Amino acid sequence: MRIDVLTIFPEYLEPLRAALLGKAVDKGLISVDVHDLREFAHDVHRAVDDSPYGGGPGMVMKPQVWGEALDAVCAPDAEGRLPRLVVPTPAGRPFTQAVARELAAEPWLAFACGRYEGIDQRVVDDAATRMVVDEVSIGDYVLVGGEVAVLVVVEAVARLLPGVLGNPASAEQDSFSDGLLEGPSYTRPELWRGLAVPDVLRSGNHAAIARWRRDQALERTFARRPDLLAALPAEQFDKRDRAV
Ligand code: 6GU
Repeated sequence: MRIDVLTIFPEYLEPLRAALLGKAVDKGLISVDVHDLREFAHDVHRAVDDSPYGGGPGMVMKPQVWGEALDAVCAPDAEGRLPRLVVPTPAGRPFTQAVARELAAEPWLAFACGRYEGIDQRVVDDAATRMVVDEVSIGDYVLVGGEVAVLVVVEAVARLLPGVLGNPASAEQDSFSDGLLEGPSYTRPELWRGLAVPDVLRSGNHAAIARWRRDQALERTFARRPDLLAALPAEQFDKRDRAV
């Protein structure tokens, strides 16, 4: 997968080259190019923002700068293809595991990091005439800019790509894969600070272990995220689930 990021703070994206993601880059599973938006600002001050029409606090990122930057970075590749453009914004549609799976199926993603009060809306509207554009939010809180959201989205997407995780089963079994939160996990020792590992996990009874894990996931989801339970279609439950 090819990944391009446009930002006025390229150094903010350095974690993309560390740890798990860095390994995926080294293995050639993903390529990451971070571009400095300011290189597309040509006035003497290299200004990337201006005051908002209609008044109000904050600054809006200028359409000319973004237009030029996207023309350069999102130019058709050798096969004439364009990237899917992801624009992180608190006003976007929620970024979920389902959206991560959608993005993981793309050969090329470009990210446009806005700062201040956002990017002139015409930038997104214009880009959308040529490519698929996703305005996404990573949660109901406000960040200073889209950079950290890009780290979140890229990490969630990259771990779904074949070869990125050591054990592909991890991606299949984690929280959200069945619409529920994952229950608790334990490793050695059997007894630690007076706390024991649940007996069933040491029973060797795989059916009982699967049932216990399912019950734990249901109870935890009920306690912490009742909205997720409510959204699950009835056929996702079996008869034994009803007892929880
Ligand atoms: Cl994607 N961007 C910004 N700037 N703030 C956010 C966000 C994104 N998601 C939640 N808050």
